[in-house]
Amino acid sequence: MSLILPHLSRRGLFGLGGGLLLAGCDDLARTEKLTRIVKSAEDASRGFQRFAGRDALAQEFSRADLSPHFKVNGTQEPVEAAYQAHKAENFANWRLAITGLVNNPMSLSLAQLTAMPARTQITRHDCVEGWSAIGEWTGPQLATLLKAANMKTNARYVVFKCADNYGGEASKGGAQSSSLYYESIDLIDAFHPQTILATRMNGAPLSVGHGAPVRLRVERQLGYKQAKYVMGLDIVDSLAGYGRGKGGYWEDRGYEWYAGI
Ligand SMILES: Nc1nc2c(c(=O)[nH]1)N[C@H]1C(S)=C(S)[C@@H](COP(=O)(O)O)O[C@H]1N2
Ligand SMILES: [Mo]
Repeated sequence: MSLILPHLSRRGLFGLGGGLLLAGCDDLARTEKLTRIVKSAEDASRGFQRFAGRDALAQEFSRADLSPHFKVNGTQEPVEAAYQAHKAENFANWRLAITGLVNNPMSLSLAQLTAMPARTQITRHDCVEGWSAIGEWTGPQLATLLKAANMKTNARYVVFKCADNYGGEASKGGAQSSSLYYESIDLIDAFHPQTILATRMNGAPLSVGHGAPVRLRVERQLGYKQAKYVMGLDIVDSLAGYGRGKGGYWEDRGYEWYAGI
C-alpha cells in the first residue's frame, strides 16, 4: 500500500471509501490500476474546475448602470517623449507590435485595430484602493489577435508593455521606484471572451487618462491588471525577462499576479 498512497490525495482516499484501503497486497495490480483511474479522474476534475472557474464571464451591466464619473488612476498621462509624440499626431503613426513566441510577428496601426471585429462590454472595474466604476469598453478580442499572430506551442503568457514609467504618486507617498508599467496574463485569460484590447470607452475613443490609444480589459481581474497605454504584446514562456520577474509593475512590488475578482 505504501507504494500507492502517495499517488492519492486525501479526497481520493476518502472518496473511494474503505474498499481500496482494505485491498490486500495480492490485489496490488488491480489496485494500482484503480489508483491510476482515480488519479486521472481527479486530474480531469481539477482541470475542469479550474477551467470552468476561470472561463466564467464577469458580470455585464446595462448603459443605465454606467458610472457618471470613472476615476482616472495611476498614470494620468505618460510624460515620456515617445508617447507625447504619438499623442501629438493623434496616434496616426502608433503601432501595436506583437512579438516573441509567434510565427507571424505583427505591427498593427490604430486604424487596423479599430477596423477589426470588436466586442463591447459594460463591466465593473474594481481597484484595490477600494473604489469601483462601471464603464463600457469596445475593442477586438485578444484571442483574435493571438490567432492571427499564430503562437508557437511553447507560448505561456502575454506581456503588455506600456508607455509609462510609473513612479508612484506623491499624494500616496510616492515610495515606488520609477519603472515601465507592464502586466501579464496567462493563455486562459488571453483567450477569455471578455479579454479585449479596448480602443473605445463609453462610446468614444479612449481618452488619454483612461489609456489611449489602447488598453487591456481582462474583466475577471482587479484594476491594476488593466494595462493602459499598451505599446506592444510580447508572447513569452517565462516572466523572468520583465521587471523583477513577477509579471507586472505592482506584482514586482508585492501584489498578487493572479488578481481574481
Ligand atoms: N500603464 C498603466 N496602466 C495602468 C496603471 C498605470 O499607472 N499605468 N494603473 C492601474 C490601476 S491601479 C488601475 S485601478 C487602472 C486605472 O484605470 P483608469 O485610469 O482607467 O481608471 O489602470 C491600471 N493600469
Ligand atoms: Mo488600481
